[in-house]
Amino acid sequence: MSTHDNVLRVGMVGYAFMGAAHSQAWRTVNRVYDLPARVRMALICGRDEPRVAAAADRLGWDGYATDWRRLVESDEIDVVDICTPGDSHCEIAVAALAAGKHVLCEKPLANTVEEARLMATAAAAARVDGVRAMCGFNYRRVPAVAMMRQFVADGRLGEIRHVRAAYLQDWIIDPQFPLVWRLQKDRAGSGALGDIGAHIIDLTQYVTGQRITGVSALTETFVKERPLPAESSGLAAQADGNGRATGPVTVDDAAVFVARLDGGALATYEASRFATGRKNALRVEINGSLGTLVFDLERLNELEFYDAARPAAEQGFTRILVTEGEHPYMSAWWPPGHIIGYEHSFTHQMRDFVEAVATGTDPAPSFTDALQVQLVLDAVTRSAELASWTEVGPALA
Ligand code: SOE
Repeated sequence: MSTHDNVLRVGMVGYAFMGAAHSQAWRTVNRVYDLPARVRMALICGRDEPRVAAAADRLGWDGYATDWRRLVESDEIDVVDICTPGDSHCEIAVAALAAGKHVLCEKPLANTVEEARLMATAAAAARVDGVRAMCGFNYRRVPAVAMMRQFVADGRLGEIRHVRAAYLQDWIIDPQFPLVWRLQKDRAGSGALGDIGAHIIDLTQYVTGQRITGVSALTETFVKERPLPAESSGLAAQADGNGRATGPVTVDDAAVFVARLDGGALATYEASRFATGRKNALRVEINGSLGTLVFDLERLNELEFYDAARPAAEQGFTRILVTEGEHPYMSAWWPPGHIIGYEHSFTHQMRDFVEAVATGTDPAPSFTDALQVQLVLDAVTRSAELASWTEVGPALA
C-alpha cells in the first residue's frame, strides 16, 4: 500500500452534499473502527476558492486546492475521493489511477458506458501495482442490507423468484424548481435512472448475487423546461425560478423497468423524482422459495423476514432489529438496541475501503462491478428509446 507511516492521506474533489457526507465519514472512521491505517483529511478541492476554503474549514480538512490535478499529482496524497458530478469522474479517476493514487468514486461510476469502460480498464492496470479502486454505492453498507445478502447467501430464502425495488423522491415536483446539474444530461448522464435507479440496481444485484441480463423500460420527463438556476449546489438549488429564462430538461424524471436476472429471478424497478410525498424512500423486497426479505430505508435499522419453514400457525413477518453486535458493522457502535442512520453507511464504506487499501485486498464494488451497473443503465435507456426488450451489453467492448 502506498501509505505514509500507515497514514492514508486523502484528497477529496467536490464539497456539496456528497462531499459533506464523505467528510463526515472520513472524520469518523478511525474513531469508531480499529483499522490498519489512519486517515488524514489532507486536501479538499473545488473550483470556487472562497467556497472551497469555507468547506475545508467547516468539514475539517487540513487544506484546500482549486485544481484537482494538484491532488492527483501531489506526493502528499494517497487516496483521491471523487464527489463531483458525473461528467468529471472519468477524467479525474483515470488520471489519479495513472498517478498511483487509490480511488474512491461516487456512483454512478460515469455518465456513459464508454467512460465506465475506460475507468475499469485504468483500475485493472493500476491494480497490478497495488493501486485500489472502488465505487461508492453506500447503501450496500447499511447493516440490514449486508445482512440480507448473508441470508440469501446462506440459502435462507431458497431459490430467488422475485425482486421488487423502488427508489422514490419528490424534490423536483415543483415545475419552478430550477434546472440544476442533476437535470442536465451532459453533466449527470441521466436523471432519476442514474442517480437513484443505480442504487437499487447495485443493491439488488449485491444482495441476490444475480446480475440483470435484460430489461424492458419506460422513462419519462414530466417537466420538460425549467428556469435556469441562479446558483446551485445540487439538490439545494434556490427554488425561485419565477420569471427567469428557461432551458430544456435533458434527463428522465422517472424510469420504470422489468428485468431478468441470471439466476432465474424476475425483477421490477422504479426510480422516480416525482413520487409526491416520498422524500428518500428506498424499498426492496425479495421473494424466494423458502422466504421473503423486505428492506425499507426509512426504517433502516430493521429487516422484515418471512420464514416459510415455520409451522403454519406461527407464520407471518418477523421484524428483526439490526442493532446488535452480531450484525454487520454494528459491534463498533453503540450498546445493543441503539439505532444508526444514513450517514453511518458512509462511515462503513470508508471502513471497508481503508481496510482493503491497507491490507492490499480488492475493495467492492470494483470499477468492473460499477461498469456492469452502467451497462444496465444503458440498456434501460436504449430499451425506453426503442420501446423493446433490450439485453444488457457485455463488459468488454
Ligand atoms: C439525490 O437524489 C441523492 O442525493 C443521490 O444522489 C444519493 O446517491 C442518494 O443517497 C440520495 O439522493
